[in-house]
Amino acid sequence: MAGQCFPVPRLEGVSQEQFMEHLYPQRKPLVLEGIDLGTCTSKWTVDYLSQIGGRREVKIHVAAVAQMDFISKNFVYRTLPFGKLVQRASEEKHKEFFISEDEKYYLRSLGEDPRKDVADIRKQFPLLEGDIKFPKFFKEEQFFSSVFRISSPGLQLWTHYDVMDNFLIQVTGKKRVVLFSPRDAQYLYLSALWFHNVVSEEFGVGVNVFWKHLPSECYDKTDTYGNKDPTAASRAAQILDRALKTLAELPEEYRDFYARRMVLHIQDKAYSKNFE
Ligand SMILES: O=C(O)CCC(=O)C(=O)O
Repeated sequence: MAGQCFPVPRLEGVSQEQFMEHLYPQRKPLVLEGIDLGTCTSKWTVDYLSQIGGRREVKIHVAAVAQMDFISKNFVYRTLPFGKLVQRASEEKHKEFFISEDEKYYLRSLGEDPRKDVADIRKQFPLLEGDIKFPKFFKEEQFFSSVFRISSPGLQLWTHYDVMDNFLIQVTGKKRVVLFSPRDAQYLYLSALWFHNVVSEEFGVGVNVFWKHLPSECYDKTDTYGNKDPTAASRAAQILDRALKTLAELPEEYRDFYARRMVLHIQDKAYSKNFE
C-alpha cells in the first residue's frame, strides 16, 4: 500500500556532530532551521543580486503556465543576463517578455561550459561567494556542485529524483516540497530515490548543494549535472532490457509466467529487508 502523508521533521540549530552521527545515517529528509548561512539571508535582495550578479548570461526555463512538465515540455529555454532574470522572476507581470506578460521563469544555474563544467555558484558568481556559507555537514572532498534555484512565484518544478544527496538552502522566499519515499516508487510509474516536486509559493532564491555520498567511482564521470544514475544502476537496467528481449522469444503465457518469477526473484533478493 502507498505510504501516508506526514510533515518532514523540522529541527532547530542542529550541530555538525549531531547531523553526522545521528541524523544523516537515517537517510531521511529533514528541514534544518537556524543554520548559519552568512549574510546572504539579509543581503540577497532583488536589487543587490541584480547589481552584483549582473550581466552574466544564464540559461533559463520560461513557461506560460505555472506547472512545468518535463514530459510534454511545456516550456522553452531562453537566455537572460542574471540581473534581468532576478528582476523578472520577482514580478508577476512583465513589460518585456518572451511568450506572455505573466510568463514564469526558472533558473537552475549551470557550469561555465555545461558539457564539461560542474555548476558552482562560487566560481560563476565570485562576488556573491563571501555572502553564503555552505553547512559543513559533509567532507570537503565529497562536494560536487552548488546550483542557484531561482523561480517566479507559483512556479512548480516537475516531479524528479536526485541521485546525489543535497541540501536545498532556501535563502529567501518560501517553497513547498512534496517528497515521495523511494519505497513508493512502484506507485509513481518509475523506480528510484526520494521523488519530489517543488512549488515556489513566492519569489525566492535557493542554492542547492550536492555532494557525493557514494564512493566517487560509483558515479558517471561525464555527468556535469549530477543527475545520471550510478553506473552500476545503469548497467543493471541495460542487462534487464536484454533479459526482457530474451523473454519476448517465448509465447505470451510463458513470458508472463517467467516475468512474474523474475519479479519475485528481484523482490526476494534485491529489495531492502523491511520492504513493505
Ligand atoms: O528548489 C527548487 O526549485 C528545486 C530543488 C530541487 O529539486 C532539489 O533540491 O532537488
